[in-house]
Amino acid sequence: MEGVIWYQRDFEFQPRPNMRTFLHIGAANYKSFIWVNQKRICDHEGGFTPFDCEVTTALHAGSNFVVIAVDSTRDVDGIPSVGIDWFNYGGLTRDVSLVNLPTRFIDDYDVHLKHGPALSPGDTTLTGYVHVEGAPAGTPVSLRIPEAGVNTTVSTDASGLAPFEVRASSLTLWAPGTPKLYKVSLASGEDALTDDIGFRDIRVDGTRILLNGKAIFLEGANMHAEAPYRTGRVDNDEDVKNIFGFLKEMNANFVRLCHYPHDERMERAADRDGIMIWSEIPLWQHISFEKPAVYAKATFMLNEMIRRDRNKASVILWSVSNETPNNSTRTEFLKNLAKEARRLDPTRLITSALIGPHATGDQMVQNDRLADALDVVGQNEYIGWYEGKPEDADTMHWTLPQKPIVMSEFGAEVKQGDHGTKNQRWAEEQQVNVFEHQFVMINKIPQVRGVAPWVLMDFRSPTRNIPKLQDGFNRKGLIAEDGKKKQAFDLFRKVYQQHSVGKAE
Ligand code: GCB
Repeated sequence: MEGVIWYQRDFEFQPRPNMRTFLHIGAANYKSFIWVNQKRICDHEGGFTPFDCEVTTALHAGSNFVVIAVDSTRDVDGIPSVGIDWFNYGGLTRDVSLVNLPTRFIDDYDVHLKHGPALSPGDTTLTGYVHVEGAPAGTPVSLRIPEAGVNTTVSTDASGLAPFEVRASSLTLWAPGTPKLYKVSLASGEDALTDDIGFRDIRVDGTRILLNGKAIFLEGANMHAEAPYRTGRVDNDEDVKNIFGFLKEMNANFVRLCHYPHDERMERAADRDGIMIWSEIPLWQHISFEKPAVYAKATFMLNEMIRRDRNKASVILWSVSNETPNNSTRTEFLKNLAKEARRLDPTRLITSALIGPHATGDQMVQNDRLADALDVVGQNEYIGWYEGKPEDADTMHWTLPQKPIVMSEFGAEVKQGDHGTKNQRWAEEQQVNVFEHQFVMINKIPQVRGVAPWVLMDFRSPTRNIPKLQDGFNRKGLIAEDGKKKQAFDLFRKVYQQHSVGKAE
């Protein structure tokens, strides 16, 4: 069922002088319409990013009520568009809260390790900005990071922006083995907040990915925001703990959060646990690339995603899209979007998951010009499942851009507990076989810097309806939706433990 869900809530409220109040919506899929005390307050489009509606003047002392209508009907000009391979969970899918703030308040900030043309070892310069909404020029803003010896005051310009650059006494840089987070305190006038932030440097050098100057290899998995054990959207600490339990057991250092921004708890947990993240806007396969209004939506979603997570050290990659058709209209659209992502955040790597080419004999030539606009190229391919036989991978010769490549999707489908021979489709043994041949192929591509099988866990998808085999789930998971592991999970656990696939250099 898709359509409009209506929500209504009565609440008591006591306004105080010099206070502004906002309704914060963690995520609402897909279009939201909000009224407070019968007054239309705001609309929002986009199912996976947070937004705030100011309700200060709509509220009064005593009893108030809010009405939210959320329409999950798919729209050909939406992002995503009408065709998706996941369950379209509608309505309010994340937390909603009423937030009281002083009239001048900190609404945005960015605190990161300075990202110069090169990382000079031992450089501890932190830079970024604090934005104080409603502040006149010259408003003081204090920035304190006690553990790093930072205690400074800067002031806002006429737009409320206070850029800063400051030297920390010393820093332990954030990395999977050392997920060090610092308490960062910001204050301006009546407003003050604290955040836990890690500092690290991520960049590419030729075909290598460097984290804090050291070449790394991403050993990860893809995942949808499908809650383990219960299905539904991941939206609480327990779900997140279960997922990170799987990732750690698998010895992963990386996760691609598909195909849209997930609950912020995921980034928080990744920051704490030292797991690197690929974060993506829901620009999946076919959308209306020819329409300027759709481009505007894409930039809006990109903005909201980056704004929420720009202080999360775990996020190393912003992805602008997944498996889009290779034609000039789309290439122009996505090249511009990649440029926009880089403008919004020049400290991270920009990527996209490409699909195609199909094999010609034993040759696969990736000629998608979108790659020119990316720092890291994601390559999806399903040799042994949608295309050819598992062993075709052994002799497949790839021509890929001279950039770091992440093999961002590969896999095969099976229901947990179904066994057979290694060449029998829909058997756990065949899923393992597909991966083993993929590893042979991947180890021959010199510029591969990461792998992420499709997919960590089976997830609901109404298009997957083969009785007994799928029953409404995409079953390419290494783990079933009830938490039971397939044989392939163990394969990845060992491969990542021994680092036997891929190399950092
Ligand atoms: C893909 C898509 C992913 C699908 C998957 C599949 O290439 O990126 O969203 O779910 O294949 O299972 O077909």
